[in-house]
Order: sequence, then C-alpha cells, then structure tokens
Amino acid sequence: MDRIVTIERHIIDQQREHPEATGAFSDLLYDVALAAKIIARETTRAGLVEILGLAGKVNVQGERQMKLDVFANEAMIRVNSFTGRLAVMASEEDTGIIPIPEPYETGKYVLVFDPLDGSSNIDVNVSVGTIFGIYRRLSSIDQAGTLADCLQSGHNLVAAGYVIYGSSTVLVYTTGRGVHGFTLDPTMGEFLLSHPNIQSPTQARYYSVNQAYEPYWSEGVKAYTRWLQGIGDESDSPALSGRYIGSLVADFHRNLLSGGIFYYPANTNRPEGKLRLVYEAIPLAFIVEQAGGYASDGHRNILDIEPKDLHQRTPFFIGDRGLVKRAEAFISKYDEQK
Ligand code: AHM
Ligand code: MG
Repeated sequence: MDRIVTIERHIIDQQREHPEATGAFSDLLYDVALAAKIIARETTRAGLVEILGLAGKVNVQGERQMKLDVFANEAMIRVNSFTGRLAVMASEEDTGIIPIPEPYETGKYVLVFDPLDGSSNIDVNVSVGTIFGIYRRLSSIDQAGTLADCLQSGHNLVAAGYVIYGSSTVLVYTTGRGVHGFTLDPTMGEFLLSHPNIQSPTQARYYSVNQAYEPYWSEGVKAYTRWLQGIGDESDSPALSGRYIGSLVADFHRNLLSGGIFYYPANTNRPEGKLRLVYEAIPLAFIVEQAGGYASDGHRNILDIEPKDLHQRTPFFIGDRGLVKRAEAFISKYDEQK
C-alpha cells in the first residue's frame, strides 16, 4: 500500500538519520514550509483580493516591486525572526542583511531567500516561486549574524529548496540526501510527498532561454544555442524543443522533471547576466547537483563561486549535466580563445 507522507513526517524521518541533531534544523525547514503555505494562500487569491498593482516602492535592484513581493517577504521574515533558530537572513527584497530583532535569541542557521521570484508574472496568472538556501552560521553564537554568514559558497549549504505557486503549489527541497517534492493539498493545508527522490532525466527534452536577446549574446552562446536546436556546425546535436516561461522557478521545475537546460547568459546589455547568485543561482545549483544535474556560470561550477555581494548577478546555466558542460565547452572554444 502506498504511504501518505506529510512534509513534517519526511523532515522528522530525515532528522532520525542524524542522531546528533537537536531538531532546530527540522523545525526551520518546517517554518519555511509554513511561510510557503501563507504565500500560496495569497498568490492563489491574487485575482480576488485588491492586492495587485505596485506598492509604490522600488526594490533594491531598482525594479518595480509588486505588493505580493512585499507580502511574501514579510511572511518569510515574520515566520522566521522569532524562533531562535536563525542568526541572520538575507532577501532579494532587502538591501542589507536582515538581523534577528532584539531581544530575541539568535540561533545557528542562516536563511537566504528570494521570497517571490517572477513577480511581474503574477497579474497574468503565470507561475511564480520562492527560492531558499540554509547555511550554518560562521559567526560565533553569542553575536548577531553577519554579512559573511550570508556570503558563503554553495558547498556550505545544509539545505536548499524552492516553492512553485502554479497549477498546484509544490515545495521541493534537499538536505543533501536526494531531492524531494511535496504538493500542497489546499483543503488540508498539508504538503504531501508527491515526487520522492527526483533525478535529472537522462533524456533532455527542452532548452529554455530568452531568445530575444540573441543579438546581444557572445559567439559561444549563439553557437551553443544553434547546436541545441540542431542547426549548428557541430555534430551530435540533441535537437531540443524550446520552452521559456520567463519565471525562473517554473522554467527550472519543468526542466528538472522533464529534462533539459535553462540558461540566462551574459549579454552586452547585462554583462553579469540577470539572475542573482546568493538566493537564486546557488540554491538551485545545490538542488540540481543533488538530482544529478549541474549548474555553471559558463566557466565554472556555481557552487565554487565565493559571493562578494548579497545582490550580485551571475550568468546562469542549469539542468542536464551533459548539456551544461557542453555550454562551458562552447564558451571556452568561441569566447575565451580569441
Ligand atoms: P525578478 O527578480 O524581477 O522577478 O526577475 C527574475 C525573473 C526570473 O524569474 C526569470 O528567469 C527572468 O527574470 C526572466 O527575465 P527576462 O524577462 O529578461 O527573460
Ligand atoms: Mg528574483
């Protein structure tokens, strides 16, 4: 008989494999799942309540900030500030680190997140998502958490995940022991295990890129894309089909389940790319490696990068290991050896 496994049960089962665990980490994961439920409740009602439209603020990236971004950010912060489990947080929506307010105790973990990615898609009913990463703090336990706590390499992650608010709400996470997906039953308010042990498919189907930027790409990225399409000079093209939603979590999730590559390369208008290293690229890179895939900035493993700035951007290639490695090879051949 198939078991019904809630996310709470799953997190506790994983904790049992670590006899030394205090439970703080399990509780933290459960807190993130709770924040996801609060955000899901609002995103699914987005067309019903008067929550759409601009909040009248511009976020730290200089972009228009939607009200639901603000809501999602506050949900994550309010759920996680007062638990004694975190030293510090960082979010796409806040310029600096988010300290734990006095007089609440700090804990040993660090949470970085993008509370609602792809928010420009909300008012056209396109899926959006939350991305998060959890580290152990580097600073000592009796101090406030620091910026350095949030700027760790992805190899230090102890957990990462994302939530997609789509036709259903799905939470995918890993603690370094496989990648597991849970679907929210909205009538019960429970995340139920629906995708145990997700593995990157051996057969890739899709490439996902905003092809409108092609005139601004490097020769390597252009040649690579032709190869993916099956119209390049190189043999062994996979001749993939294209899919691009323009919502990172949705594009990533589809390719994780169906096979393929997502990339947002550098272009002449965005020499650093668009996506953010700390709370977008690194957590997804950790997840994809756990599933047998790979993520790169076009030159090196995303997990090898030591972040310098909370909001730094990076070119990003993620998905099927062979396809991402091939992107590195094209870039090396066409762009680096001139
Ligand atoms: P946002 O942080 O303003 O929501 O932008 C991030 C989004 C990603 O979800 C998506 O992959 C990308 O921007 C799409 O950008 P573009 O419209 O340039 O293709
Ligand atoms: Mg974002």
